[in-house]
Amino acid sequence: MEVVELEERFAVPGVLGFDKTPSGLLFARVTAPAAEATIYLQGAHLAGWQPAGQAPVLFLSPRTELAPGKAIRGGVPVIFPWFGPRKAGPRQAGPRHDGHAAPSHGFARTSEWELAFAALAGDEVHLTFTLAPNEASRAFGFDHFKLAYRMTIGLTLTLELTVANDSASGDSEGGPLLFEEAFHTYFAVADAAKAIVTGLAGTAYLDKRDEMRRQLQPDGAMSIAGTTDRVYLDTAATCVIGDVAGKRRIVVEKSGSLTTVVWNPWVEVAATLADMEPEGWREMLCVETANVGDSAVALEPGATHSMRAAISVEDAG
Ligand code: TA6
Repeated sequence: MEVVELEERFAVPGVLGFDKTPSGLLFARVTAPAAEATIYLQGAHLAGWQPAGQAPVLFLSPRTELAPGKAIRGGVPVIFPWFGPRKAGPRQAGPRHDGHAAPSHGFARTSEWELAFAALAGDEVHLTFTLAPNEASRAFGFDHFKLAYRMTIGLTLTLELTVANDSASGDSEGGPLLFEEAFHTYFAVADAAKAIVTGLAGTAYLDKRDEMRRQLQPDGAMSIAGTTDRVYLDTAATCVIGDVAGKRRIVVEKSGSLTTVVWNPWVEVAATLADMEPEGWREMLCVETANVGDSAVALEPGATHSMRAAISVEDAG
């Protein structure tokens, strides 16, 4: 779909419009009474959300390359159907038939999604994006899924990803659809070194910085004191980011998700990321609503699964 067609079908004067970057990325711009937002159709990638009366809540790296096929550094990358590097599995082993390596965090974040629905309701905007199998997904054996991604852009941001296994149980390729998923949410904080996260005390995690060793999160709030890359297991808990330097709290409530990932690259890893400024790590903290590893989802033919996050902001005076 091009800008003209998106405008014809979905524009809401003064509230929802469409445009294209010089590099060719289509995007939606929301200017609703309750919040402003920018969403790229590539990846159905929410790149900015600013509820009325607040500073932007999502970090977007000034060095990110907004270009077709490039993952965006910041906002909310939608991770599907594998998290991190691709793991071996019945439908997942090996490189593509043309020898290309599997992209980190799956193909959904660099695929072109369709906008299927847009409406202003009250002072919020509701959007639904969809993704069906494409060349990139088929190259990795994913040919029988449907995704619907519903966003409510208001004072609260609600994200809901529904995955359907649309293979027929009788067909030769039928069978469970095994996938991982995440809202890889980059929250904007004034200083990550002063930020805290609550909600994970007493929860076991795998430490990606320490050969995936299993650890237990101690009591009390978690502070970020170095490169942090942790996969918290079996947790449906609400997490609260205390952005102490920014004098606000970001609340992440979720359902249909049993994994929470906490990531901050800190100085060392930021230095290896071409699309992040050397001090960029200080302005971001990822607290991700996910289903990965042992909480990967196995979906029977005809079944659906939904993962939802509701994000809100409170002043902390
Ligand atoms: O969610 C944390 C993580 O998986 C880290 O291990 C880190 O590599 C990060 O995501 C960013 O991944 P990306 O592929 O976007 O560079």
